[in-house]
Amino acid sequence: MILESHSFLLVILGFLVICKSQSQGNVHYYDFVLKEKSFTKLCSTKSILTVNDSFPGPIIRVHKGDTAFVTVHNQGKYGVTIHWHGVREPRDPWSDGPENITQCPIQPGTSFTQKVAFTLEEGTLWWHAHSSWTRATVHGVIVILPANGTSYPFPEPYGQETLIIGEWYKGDVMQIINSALATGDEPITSDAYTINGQPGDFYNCSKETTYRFLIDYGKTYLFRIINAAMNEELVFGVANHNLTVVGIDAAYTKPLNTNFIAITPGQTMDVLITANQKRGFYYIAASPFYDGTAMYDNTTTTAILQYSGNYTPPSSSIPMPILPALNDSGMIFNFTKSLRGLASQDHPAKVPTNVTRKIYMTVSMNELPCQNPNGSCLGPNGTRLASSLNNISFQIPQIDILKAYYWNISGVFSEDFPDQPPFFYNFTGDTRSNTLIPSTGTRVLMFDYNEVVELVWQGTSALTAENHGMHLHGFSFFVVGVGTGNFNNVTDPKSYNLIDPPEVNTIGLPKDGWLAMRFVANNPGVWFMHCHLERHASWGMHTVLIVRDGGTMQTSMVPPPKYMPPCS
Ligand SMILES: *[C@@H]1O[C@H](CO)[C@@H](O)[C@H](O)[C@H]1NC(C)=O
Ligand SMILES: *[C@@H]1O[C@H](CO)[C@@H](O)[C@H](O)[C@H]1NC(C)=O
Ligand SMILES: *[C@@H]1O[C@H](CO)[C@@H](O)[C@H](O)[C@H]1NC(C)=O
Ligand SMILES: *[C@@H]1O[C@H](CO)[C@@H](O)[C@H](O)[C@H]1NC(C)=O
Ligand SMILES: *[C@@H]1O[C@H](CO)[C@@H](O)[C@H](O)[C@H]1NC(C)=O
Ligand SMILES: *[C@@H]1O[C@H](CO)[C@@H](O)[C@H](O)[C@H]1NC(C)=O
Ligand SMILES: *[C@@H]1O[C@H](CO)[C@@H](O)[C@H](O)[C@H]1NC(C)=O
Ligand SMILES: *[C@@H]1O[C@H](CO)[C@@H](O)[C@H](O)[C@H]1NC(C)=O
Ligand SMILES: *[C@@H]1O[C@H](CO)[C@@H](O)[C@H](O)[C@H]1NC(C)=O
Ligand SMILES: *[C@@H]1O[C@H](CO)[C@@H](O)[C@H](O)[C@H]1NC(C)=O
Ligand SMILES: *[C@@H]1O[C@H](CO)[C@@H](O)[C@H](O)[C@H]1NC(C)=O
Ligand SMILES: *[C@@H]1O[C@H](CO)[C@@H](O)[C@H](O)[C@H]1NC(C)=O
Ligand SMILES: [Cu+2]
Repeated sequence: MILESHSFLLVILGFLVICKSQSQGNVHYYDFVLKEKSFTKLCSTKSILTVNDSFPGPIIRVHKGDTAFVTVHNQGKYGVTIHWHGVREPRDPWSDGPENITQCPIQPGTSFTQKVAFTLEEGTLWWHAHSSWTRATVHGVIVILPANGTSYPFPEPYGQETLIIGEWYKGDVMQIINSALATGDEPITSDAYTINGQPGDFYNCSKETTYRFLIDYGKTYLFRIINAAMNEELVFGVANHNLTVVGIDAAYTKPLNTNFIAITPGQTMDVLITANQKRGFYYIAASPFYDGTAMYDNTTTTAILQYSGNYTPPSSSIPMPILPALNDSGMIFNFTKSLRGLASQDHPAKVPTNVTRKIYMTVSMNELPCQNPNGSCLGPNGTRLASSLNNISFQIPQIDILKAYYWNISGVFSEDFPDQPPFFYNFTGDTRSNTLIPSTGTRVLMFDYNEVVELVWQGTSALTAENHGMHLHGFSFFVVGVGTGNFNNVTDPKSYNLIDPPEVNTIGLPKDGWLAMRFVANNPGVWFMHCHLERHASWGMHTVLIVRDGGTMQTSMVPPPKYMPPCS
């Protein structure tokens, strides 16, 4: 009898524990209606693909620990997928979204529900389409507030604002990339950058709609800044005001006082700004940082920081922030190097020290033979532009890799992406190496559950040297080292920061430089890794990481949802 009531109690206790763990976060439901909508910008009107008629799209606002179920209803013209950028999606690659990597496209007239589980992330992330170039107009902010009962590791800001920076093309983005891929040439550049959908005062026909943010003197605000541009790293600043970076990619950082930030496509940064200047109007501005050789959009987008109260509005000149020069690599490099993870008692940096797998990966611009029937392409010497990781230009399959892996469908990918580049040479000095022309294939990196990975990305100058915004799905990683030139695997690890490195999901790999990162492969599934500069991605600068299941249910992928979009 005593025994029985004991076990009864245990059952009750167990039930309570389950209830407790389930009630930790709230559940949110969102419907995203994908459809075309006309917008007039830069004096011309065009139809773009949007979510719910808005550009940028709706904001998802949750607390850490919450779960969102998002149902995407495709009422557009072509198949699209949606990705939750920076959300780890533990054990659940089925909801991650990259086209033909974890799912086939959601076809027009159909819908698909994704489960977005917010676990460790806190700060700012974003969602975007992950099919060809559709993300140019299909994207929005994700705000992850501290869990109920916890707060920011800095004084509660008086107000908050999201600033998502986009890139606007007068033409149709799908036509632009398809025509570039057909000719082998660089895609044409964009016509404007935008802040919250508005180009700002420096563009024609834009002054009336410039984005404005009203602030109260003496108060501190949290700006959540996202670089959603397609192809350019950006610098961002606010005239006469300092910025204090407090978070990147939904992880807190040590406060960094600066007058500009450098932000690569895909990155998010949380900055504090105090309204401590004379009441007035001040420009918020973003312009590209570019030190490659290709054509780029060198325009500047602006919004206005406007103090509240009674004062005479400025008649003409609004002050502009002083931003680094378009090609000031040193400044950008220094900014990236000065970022530190918070590494506090409440937000410890669990930097892996016991590395079990070392990967060295070259990141290159390349060329491939022309495939046009008339035999001539517009890339260098009549070739077509390409790009690669470890000299492999990745081919996107027609059946998603996750499906092929889960159901053992052979012939879709091979498990032999190498841990080393095929040739060692002076990667950052030799422009005409034997790696100018890469191999092609769908080769993936395989990991056992819990492998402790150190991955070094090595920029090369095979065709041209450029910066790259490297992004990994399914994980955040610690940036333990960054440097110029070739990585030296004996001396460079000695200067790693294993104490308070920033924890990110996207990072700018400097031109002709290297970057070392670490993570534990404890998220079973199929995870895309790619350059977030969209034209580089279109040319094959990606691969896939597959983390095998561990031995238990808790260390294995969850089964697929009842419905996954079919492959055609
Ligand atoms: C999008 O629009 C649909 C249909 O009008 C609506 O039901 C839904 O709530 C909207 N979603 C968001 C996130 O605003
Ligand atoms: C937050 O927690 C407090 C008590 O700790 C509770 O009263 C409140 O309902 C919670 N709010 C939400 C949104 O869960
Ligand atoms: C603005 O319009 C003028 C007159 O049409 C044109 O010359 C100029 O290039 C345009 N500027 C921009 C930034 O588009
Ligand atoms: C910006 O930061 C510098 C260095 O800490 C400081 O000297 C300066 O007063 C700050 N300016 C503003 C406008 O807060
Ligand atoms: C931007 O590029 C255009 C075209 O190459 C050039 O004419 C212009 O001077 C450049 N502007 C700036 C600010 O560099
Ligand atoms: C940046 O460009 C300017 C003008 O073209 C040039 O004078 C300067 O040397 C360049 N700086 C760097 C760091 O390349
Ligand atoms: C970058 O930092 C180094 C070392 O602190 C310094 O010597 C150099 O002048 C800085 N470069 C720029 C462009 O700020
Ligand atoms: C490091 O990893 C190896 C291999 O997994 C293991 O044998 C060893 O015990 C680990 N050491 C520490 C200090 O964790
Ligand atoms: C183009 O061809 C010329 C002549 O064969 C060669 O010298 C040059 O390296 C080639 N350039 C590229 C980028 O392939
Ligand atoms: C993905 O696969 C579908 C067929 O299932 C194909 O129509 C589509 O073009 C593929 N997408 C890419 C980016 O290759
Ligand atoms: C690699 O090439 C660069 C640029 O030519 C040169 O400065 C550097 O010394 C070379 N490194 C080695 C190890 O040869
Ligand atoms: C270290 O680099 C050298 C070339 O510099 C290479 O031959 C060697 O394989 C590398 N070792 C490891 C463990 O990556
Ligand atoms: Cu790139």
